[in-house]
Amino acid sequence: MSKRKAPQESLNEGITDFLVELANYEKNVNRAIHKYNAYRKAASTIAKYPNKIKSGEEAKKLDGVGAKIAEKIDEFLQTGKLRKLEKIRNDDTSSSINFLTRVTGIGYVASSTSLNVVYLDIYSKKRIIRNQNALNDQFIGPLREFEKRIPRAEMEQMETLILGELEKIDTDYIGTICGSYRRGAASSGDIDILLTHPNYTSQTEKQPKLLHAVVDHLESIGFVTDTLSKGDTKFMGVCQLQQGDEDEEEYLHRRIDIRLIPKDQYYCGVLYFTGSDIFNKNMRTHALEKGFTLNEYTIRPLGVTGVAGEPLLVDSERDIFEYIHYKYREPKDRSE
Ligand code: DCP
Ligand code: MG
Ligand code: MN
Repeated sequence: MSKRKAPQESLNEGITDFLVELANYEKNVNRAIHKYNAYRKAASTIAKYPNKIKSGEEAKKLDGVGAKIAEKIDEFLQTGKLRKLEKIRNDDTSSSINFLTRVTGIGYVASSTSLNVVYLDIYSKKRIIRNQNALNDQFIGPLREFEKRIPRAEMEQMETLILGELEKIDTDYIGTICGSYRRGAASSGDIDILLTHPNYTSQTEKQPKLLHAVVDHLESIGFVTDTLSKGDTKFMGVCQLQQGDEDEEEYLHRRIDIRLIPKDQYYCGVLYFTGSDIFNKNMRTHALEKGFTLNEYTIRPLGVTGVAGEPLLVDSERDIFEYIHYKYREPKDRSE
């Protein structure tokens, strides 16, 4: 949060705060994207409104504020709170899901084995209600592990293990642990693996098998313990190193993401997922100044009309720096 807030932004902060909270609830708990968008829109119009709102009636004149939101604004202005929100905050299911969303980046856990977590699927509310009793400490406890940072020494061990196993499946795999680890961080929040294979490019068909073979193998050796989501190109899950011997303390469960990327887009991906996000933003801005558009997939020249051309050939991170005349920076120097 910025401390130097524009004055008009804080004028109706109480209202915009509760609208954003309701928006997140609709998105994460109910998967109601339209309601989410409606609350977001109202919050954003109200944030720009230069006067302190005194009634729902006044707010209703603004774009995106309808009768129902106006009613909530009245309730909030008169009582200082919102019954609906109080109820949501007190509800175990929604607070658990909000918590889950925060730690996993997604709003539900599709299946679980070793975490002793019940099958929880927020697409079907029935199931949640049936399993409400399970949404307690036993459920949340193991997930708390994800809030703990991963020491670099453990990241190194996991890198060795993962790259070694890749080699066993198919020596042609190329894998890179990106994220803060690649930037040399002393600890990391999660493990971000980028995977490619020379047989897979943006010109060939999708090859989900290349990803699934790796996930299945890592599961078979007991390293991947849970799946949060598994698609054709992206796996999100949980992993855990096995303790060396009985006397050693058990390793914690860690969040792991594996992305399968076409070979021709691999280095744009590696660059992007190495970050930092600030560095990425600065590099993209520089690229634009030089007449290129850069994203996690490709770098493309911009024509005079601003239309992006065909992706340029990229065979290393350095290639990307060179195209835009940006001095090469080692991952450890990419904090901004
Ligand atoms: N990234 C980005 N913009 C975002 C999110 C991510 O550019 N909004 C890129 C840069 C990040 C990388 O993806 O470095 C990986 O995302 P993480 O959230 O895992 O961030 P880090 O690995 O850098 O940090 P942490 O150690 O907390 O995982
Ligand atoms: Mg990371
Ligand atoms: Mn990540």
